[in-house]
Amino acid sequence: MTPTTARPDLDTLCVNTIRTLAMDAVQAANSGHPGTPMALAPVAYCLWQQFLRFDPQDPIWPNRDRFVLSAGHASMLLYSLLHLTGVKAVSKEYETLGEPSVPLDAIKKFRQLDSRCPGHPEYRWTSGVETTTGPLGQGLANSVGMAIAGRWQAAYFCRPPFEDLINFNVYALCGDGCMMEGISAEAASLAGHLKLSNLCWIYDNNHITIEGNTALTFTDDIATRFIGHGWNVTRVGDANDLEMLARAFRTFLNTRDRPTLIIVDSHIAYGAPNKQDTSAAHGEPLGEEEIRLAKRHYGCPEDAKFSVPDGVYEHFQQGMAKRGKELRDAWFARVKEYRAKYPELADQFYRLHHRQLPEGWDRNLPTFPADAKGMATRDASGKLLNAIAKNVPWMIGGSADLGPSCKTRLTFDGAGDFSSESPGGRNLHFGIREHSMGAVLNGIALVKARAYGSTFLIFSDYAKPAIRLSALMELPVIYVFTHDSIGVGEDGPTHQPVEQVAALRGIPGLIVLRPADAAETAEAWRVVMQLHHEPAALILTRQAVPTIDRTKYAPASGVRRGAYVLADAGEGKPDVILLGTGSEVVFCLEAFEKLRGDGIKPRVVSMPSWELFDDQPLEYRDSVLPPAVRARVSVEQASTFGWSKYVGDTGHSIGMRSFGASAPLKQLQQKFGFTVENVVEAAREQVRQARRRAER
Ligand SMILES: Cc1ncc(C[n+]2csc(CCOP(=O)(O)OP(=O)(O)O)c2C)c(N)n1
Ligand SMILES: [Mg+2]
Repeated sequence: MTPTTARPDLDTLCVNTIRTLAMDAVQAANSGHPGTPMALAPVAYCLWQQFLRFDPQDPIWPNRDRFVLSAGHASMLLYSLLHLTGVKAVSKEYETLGEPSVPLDAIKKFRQLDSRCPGHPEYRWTSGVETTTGPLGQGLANSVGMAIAGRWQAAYFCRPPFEDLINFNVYALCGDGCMMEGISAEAASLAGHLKLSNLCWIYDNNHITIEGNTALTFTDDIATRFIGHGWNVTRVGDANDLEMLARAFRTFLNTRDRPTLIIVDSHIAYGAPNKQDTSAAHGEPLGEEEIRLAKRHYGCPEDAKFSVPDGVYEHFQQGMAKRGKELRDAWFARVKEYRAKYPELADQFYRLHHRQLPEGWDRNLPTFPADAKGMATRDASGKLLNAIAKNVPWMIGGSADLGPSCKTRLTFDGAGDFSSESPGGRNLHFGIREHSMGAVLNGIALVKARAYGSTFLIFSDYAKPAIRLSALMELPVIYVFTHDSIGVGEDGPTHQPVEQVAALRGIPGLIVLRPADAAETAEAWRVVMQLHHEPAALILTRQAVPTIDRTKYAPASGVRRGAYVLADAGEGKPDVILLGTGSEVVFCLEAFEKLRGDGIKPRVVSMPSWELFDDQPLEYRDSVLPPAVRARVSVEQASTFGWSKYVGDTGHSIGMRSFGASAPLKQLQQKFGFTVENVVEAAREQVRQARRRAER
């Protein structure tokens, strides 16, 4: 390719257009972050125009390079690029539409309702945005997941003579904030360990954050830190030096054994005479006058707004777009040959990219006959996961060092361990890095593979920001959280989750499932595997729970409706409803038998998933929880927060109202009221109160 530096005028014009669009958009919105797009325009321009393998006509082409803007506040940088390169919109059905993803009008409506240019980049909303960013550091860890998924896909799908069929690179742009966040250290450590040479981070070393100069807070030697993480580190002393930037990107491309960090020294709000190098340029509009002065500095017309000078669109078309289209077309031609030689793998590749399951994905799932001793739901889950993963070759995942406890290790022949030497392995090892595990799973799901990760429920808090983003991005990531209650016993309150289930239920779009026994666990896995746009959290016990006798009680297939009547005493409406989840359902069943003997008509509702239940038609919900029956008791070894929604203001919730304690489980159950007697007593009291109400 002709080096674009041979045409300095157009290069500068393009760079300045990115800058002026950003300044104008932030000013029009009267909110946003102008300084960093202005500073990084040449960096992004150099990368996109000269290196990024991306076809604006087909922004979901599977082997495209990924560009992650981890510094999501600099969103106008990305929107300007998406606009100027003419990236096309893609529908939810993966069809490329003729219209632009980011028309100029969307930029003019930056940060306004329904604009394709929201405050921070949002995946699924703006085509060409590879991941949602804004919470600093997440994008960096996503990029590690993308690089892992790239490596894994290459190892699995690339067969001779198609060794380079999948070889995309992942670039992530970050600032001081991303570098300060702990998640970046976790992610960098993992990426270095895995020798992800398909990964390049670009660090905007501008010494500015919101509160002022980084001298206030951040004096790490970043180069040394990353060398310590096993990265290749290079430096560009001037963000405006396209020549040096290009050299740094070439260094990355030539580095085959490590990820690369490019440290770029930049000046926030470059060119704005009164705001450059100040934190004032980070998060507020420059002001009309300062914009005029900056435009004068760049040699742009001072009063033109949202101006795209002649030649700019064409230049991007001749550079990045032309290269991208050629690469993309050549790739699809190769895929055609690949399909002829490896039809089965090609079919799998197609399914993977469309989030489809293979035929027979639920073949040979274990079944669980009634058993009073039973098994822990984590154990059942481990068997199920193994059976399913065997049928779904692109299901990959692992644990934050708790695989043996969470039972998420794939043990069948050929599953293998993912490492730099064996990138086809399916067992990932995240190390004790829960936060980046979540974000890495998101990255894997973004590049498309079925990703799962596990840890103890208590440590879901360590991953929460990433779980939230799985939901926001509508990624079908599977979280396996075990050791789900005071059932943890002797480990004590540090390890006993109390408020975690409530917090997870509070995340919109996340499907939380707490199965009661092995059979419900099987149904839960069935549900989870068929989700396309929702992440799921499986909440599983450490301790054994009886496998319920389904000849006596209702089948576990009710799980898919979120809640179902497990046991009912005779005809007509029940006197009292016992709602339980997970390990507490058996308490409800035992209480049921006792109450029935007392001439009370109880009903037991197993309620593994609030979200699935809330999604059912009103008619079904009313059939399970008849509104007329207000005598209700919920039983869950977790915070009672939220249960009033189902037990109503007259019902009673048996749950946790404090932290737990360190003791054998039986003692804890006594102490915190998780006994059959307590459930029976609460139910009787509910019936008494209901009768009193009826008499009034
Ligand atoms: C996790 C998280 N914490 C805080 C913020 C709020 N925030 C947005 S940008 C920013 C400063 C970031 O500084 P830097 O990354 O150096 O960006 P620059 O100002 O240089 O563009 C902060 C604190 C955030 N977006 N995410
Ligand atoms: Mg900064």
